[in-house]
Amino acid sequence: MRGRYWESPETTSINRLPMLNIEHLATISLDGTWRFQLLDHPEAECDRRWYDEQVPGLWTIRDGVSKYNDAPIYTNTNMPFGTMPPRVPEKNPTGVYERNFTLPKDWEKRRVVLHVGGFESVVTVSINGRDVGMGKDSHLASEFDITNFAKVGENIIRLTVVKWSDATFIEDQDQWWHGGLPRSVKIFATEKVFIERLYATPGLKKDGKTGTLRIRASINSIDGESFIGWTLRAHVADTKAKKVSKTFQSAIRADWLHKTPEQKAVSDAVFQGSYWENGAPAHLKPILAQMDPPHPGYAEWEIELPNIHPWSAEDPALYSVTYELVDPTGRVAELTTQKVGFRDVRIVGKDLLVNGKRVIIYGINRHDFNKNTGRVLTRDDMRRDLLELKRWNFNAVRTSHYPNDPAFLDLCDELGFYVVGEANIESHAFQDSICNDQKYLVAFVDRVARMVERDIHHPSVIFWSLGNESGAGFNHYAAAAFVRHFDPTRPLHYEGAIRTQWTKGHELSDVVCPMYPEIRNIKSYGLSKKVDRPLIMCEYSHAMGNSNGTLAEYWEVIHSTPGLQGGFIWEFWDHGLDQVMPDGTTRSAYGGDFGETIHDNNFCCDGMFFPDRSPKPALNEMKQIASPIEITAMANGKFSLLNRQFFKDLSAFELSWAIHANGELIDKGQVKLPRVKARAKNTFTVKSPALRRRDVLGEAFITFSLTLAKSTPWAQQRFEVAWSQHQLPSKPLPKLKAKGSGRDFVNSHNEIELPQGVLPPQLTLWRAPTDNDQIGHMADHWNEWGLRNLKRIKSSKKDSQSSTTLTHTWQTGSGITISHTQTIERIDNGLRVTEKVVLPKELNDVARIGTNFELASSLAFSTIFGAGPMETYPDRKIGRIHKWSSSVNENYVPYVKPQENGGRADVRWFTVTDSAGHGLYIHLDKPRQVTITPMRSGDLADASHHVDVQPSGNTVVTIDAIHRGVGTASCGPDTLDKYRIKPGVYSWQWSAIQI
Ligand code: IPT
Repeated sequence: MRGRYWESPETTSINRLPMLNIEHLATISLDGTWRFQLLDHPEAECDRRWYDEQVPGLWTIRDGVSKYNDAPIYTNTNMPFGTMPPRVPEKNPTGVYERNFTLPKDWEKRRVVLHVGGFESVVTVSINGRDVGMGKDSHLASEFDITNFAKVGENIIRLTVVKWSDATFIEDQDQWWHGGLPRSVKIFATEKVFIERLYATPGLKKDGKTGTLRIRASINSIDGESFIGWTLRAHVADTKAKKVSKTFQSAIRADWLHKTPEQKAVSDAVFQGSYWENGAPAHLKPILAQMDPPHPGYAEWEIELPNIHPWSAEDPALYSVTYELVDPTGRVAELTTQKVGFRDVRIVGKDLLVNGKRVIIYGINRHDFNKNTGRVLTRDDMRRDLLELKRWNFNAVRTSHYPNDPAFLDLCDELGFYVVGEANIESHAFQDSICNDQKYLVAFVDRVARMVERDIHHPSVIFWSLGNESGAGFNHYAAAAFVRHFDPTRPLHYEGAIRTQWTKGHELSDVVCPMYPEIRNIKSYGLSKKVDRPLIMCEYSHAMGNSNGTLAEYWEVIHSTPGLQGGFIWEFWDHGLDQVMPDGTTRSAYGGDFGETIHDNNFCCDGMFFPDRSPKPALNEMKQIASPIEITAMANGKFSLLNRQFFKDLSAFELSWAIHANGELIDKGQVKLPRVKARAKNTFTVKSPALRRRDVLGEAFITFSLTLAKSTPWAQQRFEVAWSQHQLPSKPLPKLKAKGSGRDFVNSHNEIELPQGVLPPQLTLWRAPTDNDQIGHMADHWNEWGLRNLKRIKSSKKDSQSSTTLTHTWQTGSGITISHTQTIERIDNGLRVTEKVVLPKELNDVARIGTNFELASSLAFSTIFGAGPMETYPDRKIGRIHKWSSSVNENYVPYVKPQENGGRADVRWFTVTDSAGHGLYIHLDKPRQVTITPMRSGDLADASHHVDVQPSGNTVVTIDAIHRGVGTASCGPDTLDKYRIKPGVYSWQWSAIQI
């Protein structure tokens, strides 16, 4: 390809066909092994050794390292190089992919098209040595007519993929930079008369049962082939039509064919050269012929289908539309099927309505990611992502920040997700200039328009997004104008429009979709009289490391404030790439790990799921927040039950209950679920004598479990969808009686000696900084103060008949002193320790105040009676209070970059034992944060990757009087004031008994 096309933003493509997203009958996949070489420049001679590469595939990825010396680079907002747009570095990795392919004999008289599913960031095509065309936009397919380039029999295709281009500046998303062909390549054949454009737009009438479908289609031909007499037929059927009776099938069957605007009668869509050919009134014809020259091959239908089942994320009913392109003899030349669902999306005042209901968006942002292949995904990968989201009660996905593989939206349609379909535009490093640079005008419109054209038939898409973090400029206005007129059925979403002011930017966004706002700000928005659009956060609750603090507080406000309708958590994945190290171990790599000099560290590891898709503990929180039910305790065993779903009753579920006291099961049963319509309430009664027994010892709870009555595509029958726990009246456990001074537990260094203790109880004010602590600068203060290395500079002992008191003075690394006492009493089989600390005013906002000690590693099992089952923290502790048992190793949460982890909130007591159950039982004066792990905080803080953490060799226990919330300060607000630790006096008590 001639010219510096890779630095020419106006040239978004050469010879590319219109966007068409349909399956073709005659298709040959070109996926598989290609010859490959990597050059240093797009115009360099192709004179290097050919290697074998897989397509789809990325040359930057190969068993964790690129063998071509062009490894992945991770940057967030920064460009990976310093040139100004549209110029890119001269050294510009360029992958040349080549292979042979065979055109079958029966394709001789047909039109042949090449489909390249994705390329990063520019592709040029040549066939048999002749240039065919060029395409940009890494995340949408480019198709080229190769009829006149390929011949029957053997051919050679070459795809040249240039890594850096003018397009790179508008693909500056927060993810790894790769090079290659991440999606499939194929060729297909059509007749010389073919479907060129096809846009089916589904809708739903106010009655909630009449589906509408607007179809716009264009037929075209090559080689001057006439398409007079050709017909396009479409047929709509319930996807389950095969299973249901014929009558039903015909009731919804709509063999509608061409309809003129005036005439609603059904007739064949015969393409006789003009849309008006059949229908325009005679007296208009001559005028129209002059004013509105025929648009050959174009047809538009607007049809209504009575008695359909509407589509929603809760109830994703799909219909198939089969299109047949029929030649004048009646032969079907092309046959293709699309799935559609009928639903209505609109914004009315402060409400986003889906089928007339003010649904709530429990959403997540998702990037295309795979820890081994980078961004090369199978349909199965995508399906597994979505099934996982279903299991955690998410109902929405923003395809941050580009169109995903078409299969992804098919799956969202099928499984039921609301989708923000986002265009591949992010000019983050130049966010306020490129949007007002005409050079990029065509690219902006092209990217948005082609996405809408590709995905318009998907019921799951409820918003079109103009892209991410690219300012707001006239290039956006042009793109928005196209969408508003081409698809008036969906609202627009664009954060850049409202970035500076939530009351502005109506031209570009029909929703206020801020990033990482403070809870109080969204609340005041909702309550303000000035606002006229719903607020749905496009990103919030940054899930980097041990994070997502205050999620519950966000949702308290969202659920109770008009105008607030949810948001999309940032993000699905930790983008840690598997990297095989020289010693054979595999680590999860992040920015800088491949030797990049410009990078953004582990900021790409900020998902609710680890790189292997295993869930992080914070997901528990979201699952419960998005629960389909809400149970409230009334009197005498009566409970009220709210169905929080918007469309369905509760017949898909079963509800059981169990009463536990001090973690022991006392009674259990099944609730006969009353009929509760969507958004309605009803009551039910639990009849159990245990509800009224006040003699049971230890705290008692009734816990409801909502499970699936039948298996679904995402979970088996009896899968737990939600739970609800309520405390019951009960008697506290008897207080352990003091039996005199605990002096026997104190050694000559004025330290407490615990049975099986390895390191004595010490004061701790520090935790291994979380990503939020680091990026939010809390950890900087802790470093300045020297909290990590508390030194005991003085201690004394005072003995009395009833107790022994140790008085310590601790000093931080920077010399701040802290006074601390430990009063020890003897109890049966153990000791009781009452501690007191005065936190001086200089130490405002420490990580924790607690007691840290180490036990023999043989005590390798723990049971807590507290909030679990997974890790919980003070501002992220929607757990069930139960007895949760695990091995000490299992308590460790392998955050990609090691940090504070494994804590449990609201612990009343816990045990640490060996495999025979012997060890310590520790009872706390009130519910407190407890951590039992094999790692010391220092071990965690010193390691850069999970695989590098060295366990201490002991069982490390920390009992916190108070522990700081985790917040989301790595990108967004810190935890709320109430979860911070202020100077003052703190006391706590714990009793350790040998068992
Ligand atoms: C913002 C981006 O939209 C997203 O891509 C990601 O970078 C996220 O937040 C943080 O991980 S960028 C931020 C500077 C607001």
